[in-house]
Amino acid sequence: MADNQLYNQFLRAKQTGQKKFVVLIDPDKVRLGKIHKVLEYAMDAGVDYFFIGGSLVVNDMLDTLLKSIKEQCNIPLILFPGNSFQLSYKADGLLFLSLISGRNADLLIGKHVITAPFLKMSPLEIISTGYMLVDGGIMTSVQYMSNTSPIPANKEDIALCTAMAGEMLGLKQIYMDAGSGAREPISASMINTVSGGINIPLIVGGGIRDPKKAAENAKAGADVIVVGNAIEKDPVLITEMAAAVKENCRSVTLVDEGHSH
Ligand code: 1GP
Repeated sequence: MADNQLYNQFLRAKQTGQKKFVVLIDPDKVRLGKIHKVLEYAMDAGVDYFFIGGSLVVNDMLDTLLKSIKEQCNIPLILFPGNSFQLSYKADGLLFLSLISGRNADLLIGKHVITAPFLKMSPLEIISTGYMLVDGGIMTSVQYMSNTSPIPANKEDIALCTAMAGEMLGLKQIYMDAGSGAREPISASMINTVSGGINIPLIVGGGIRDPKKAAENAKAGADVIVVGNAIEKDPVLITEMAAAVKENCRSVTLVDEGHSH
């Protein structure tokens, strides 16, 4: 297992009011021949990371895809696995997701037990992540495949308590997701409530289609914004989305402990 380089970047960004922008690449949907356009836009726009994964990956392109991206750019690749088969040593890190909004024991701890020995031996940086599904107004693949109920979109108290419990359990960050292709992205109000109740980084994604919503979510307290579908449809959006997220960075100077007032 690699050291905490990636996680420390997330943490430092949160502490200093920086915002990270992530492009989600689904190995099933991307065409290798077309990926260079996405990579070009991403490098120009200063995309911070790629998340790689999907709820149901049916082809075996993962290694090839990672290798191809690595050859063309140096944006870090973080696996966002929908199941235990989506593992590869060719990435830089892996979100070790525990689906804390659900009550499916297999996705809370079961798969983790099975994959732990493989991950322990791997060069990947393993980032434990409390994964919370929030209702996005449509049955998403992740909702169906995980066989769990998402947190209702208007139940901010449940979202907050779930995130707080995740933090107390020692998870290093929270990923609130309305699911890929959600009709309704997570509300700014829920993001605000949850981010105010935890001290670990908050990742938000699912159904974000335009720069305005990306900016709104960053402003509301999301530390990391993830966009997949909209960019698959129109890679040009990367530039505006990244700019919208970054313009919500606050400048916070870290004060050494013991010197704060
Ligand atoms: C899904 O949060 C990601 O897990 C991204 O969702 O594809 O709807 O942007 P979209």
